[in-house]
Order: sequence, then C-alpha cells, then structure tokens
Amino acid sequence: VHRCNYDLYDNYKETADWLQAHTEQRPKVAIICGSGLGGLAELLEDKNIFPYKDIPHFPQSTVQGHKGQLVFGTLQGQQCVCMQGRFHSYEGYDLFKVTYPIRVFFLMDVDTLIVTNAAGGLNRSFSVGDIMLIKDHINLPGMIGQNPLCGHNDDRFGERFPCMSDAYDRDLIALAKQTAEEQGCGAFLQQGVYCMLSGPNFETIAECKALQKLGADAVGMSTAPEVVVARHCGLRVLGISLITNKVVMDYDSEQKANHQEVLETTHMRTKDLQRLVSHVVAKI
Ligand code: 6GU
Repeated sequence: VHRCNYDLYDNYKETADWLQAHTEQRPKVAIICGSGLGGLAELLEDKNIFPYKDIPHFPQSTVQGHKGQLVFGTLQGQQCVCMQGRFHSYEGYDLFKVTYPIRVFFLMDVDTLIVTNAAGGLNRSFSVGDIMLIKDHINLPGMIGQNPLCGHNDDRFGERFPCMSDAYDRDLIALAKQTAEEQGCGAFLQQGVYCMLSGPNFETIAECKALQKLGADAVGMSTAPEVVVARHCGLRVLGISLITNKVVMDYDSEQKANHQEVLETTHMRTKDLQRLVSHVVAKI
C-alpha cells in the first residue's frame, strides 16, 4: 500500500528559496528550541523573524502558547536560525511535517543542527535541572514504523538506508562539554541516551522500568525524527536535553509527572542553557 507520506523536493526548495529571498542571512547553524527554551531565539541580534504561517509550505503551529516562528540572527557574532516552537507528532502532525524544516535548512546550506528538548530523567544518578548531552537515542516510534524516512526516498536528500551509529557528532559533544565547563555548567552536566515516545501522556511506571532496561537515561516526546532526517541529509547534530523532572518509578510514590514541573525547571535553567548554546555556536 502506498501512502503519500512525504513532501515534494520542489516544495522544500520553494520554501528555502523564499526564505533566502526574504533574508540576507546565510546561517550554517540551525537551532531547534524545545519546550520552555524558546527564550534563546530572543537573544539573537539583527533578527529577521518569519511566523510559520507566512512561510510557503511550512507546517502551521496549532498549539496555544507556543510561538511558531523562524528567527534568523546572530549569536555571539555567528549567524544562526532558530525554530521558536517545534512540531510534535502528538499534535497530530505527520512525521514528514514534523521534520519539514530540517530539509529546508539543508537546502539553505545549513551544515549543523542543534536540538534541545525537555526530558524526564530515568537515570537515577540524574537530578532535576541537569543538562544532558545526548550521545545516542532510541527512536521507539521509528523502530515500529513511525519513521519520517518511511516511504519514497529522494536521493537528493540522502540514501535509502542511512547510517545512524554516528548520529550525534562526537566532536560537537566534546566541544559542548568543554564549553559547559567554561560556562560554569560542569556541575550539572551529564551525557546519556535519549528515548523518544510519541506521547502525549507521560509514561506508566512499567513503561519507565522497561525504558530503563532498554538503556535509556532520559525520555521525551520529540527530537529523534528531526535527528534522523538531519543525518539522512548529512547535517552534523548536537542534541541537548534538560532534565526537567525525574520519572516516577515507584508504586508508593506520591509524585506525578506534569507539564507544570517541566516548565518550572526550564525556567530555572533557561539562562544556563542559553549561555551554553550561544558559546557552542560561537565556536562552531
Ligand atoms: Cl517524564 N516523559 C516524557 N515522555 N516527556 C517528558 C518528560 C517525561 N518530562 C519532560 N518531557
């Protein structure tokens, strides 16, 4: 059975050409701002802002409270483009829509993607507020068919069977680690494996235990599809999770995962994360 689950090359190209006609900036770095981390885009200087609804073929944001816009500008003197608001599959977007911006970045000659997200901590040695450099991921939906690369493969983006064993760039991880230490984030820096679930519900206790056994250190509802599409077209990727809460692993616990706690932690760490990402961008 053939499903139409992809966009046409010409659409991505039209979007990229439209953006290049509307800004003189030619960033090499794209940044996806995760939940509660959109403040990063506000730090940019010499901003050119494009609401998603104005960009041809771009997916539209539906969620209230999420700013949906692409922000071009400079961070520490380095040009970059930020997605202020991303698309999640739990909102009902098909994965080719969730990942649409990545191929647009590729066609605009971006070569590095920095993805950030809020995640629940599975690793018992992690604390709320830790910053985890993502060293690998488990794309749980992707392993069972919810993969943005399913369907027609356009060789202009990448090969049919792309490698993922080098998904998270080791040099960028080393750069981020060094930068984190220089920026006073060393005391709460971790590295680990991010596991994606589709959401929108938080995990059951049994699910958390299962994910821990699978080798995941953190769990969230984003990132893996964007990274898979970025690696398919050869972008280098740095992934950063903010551990916003510890997952509930105990039937006697009174703790309950909730979005409020997620937002409170992002608020508390947003300045640290902004400093870290800006100084990494400056050194790329
Ligand atoms: Cl506990 N789970 C998931 N799936 N996503 C999260 C989270 C937990 N905390 C922040 N994002």
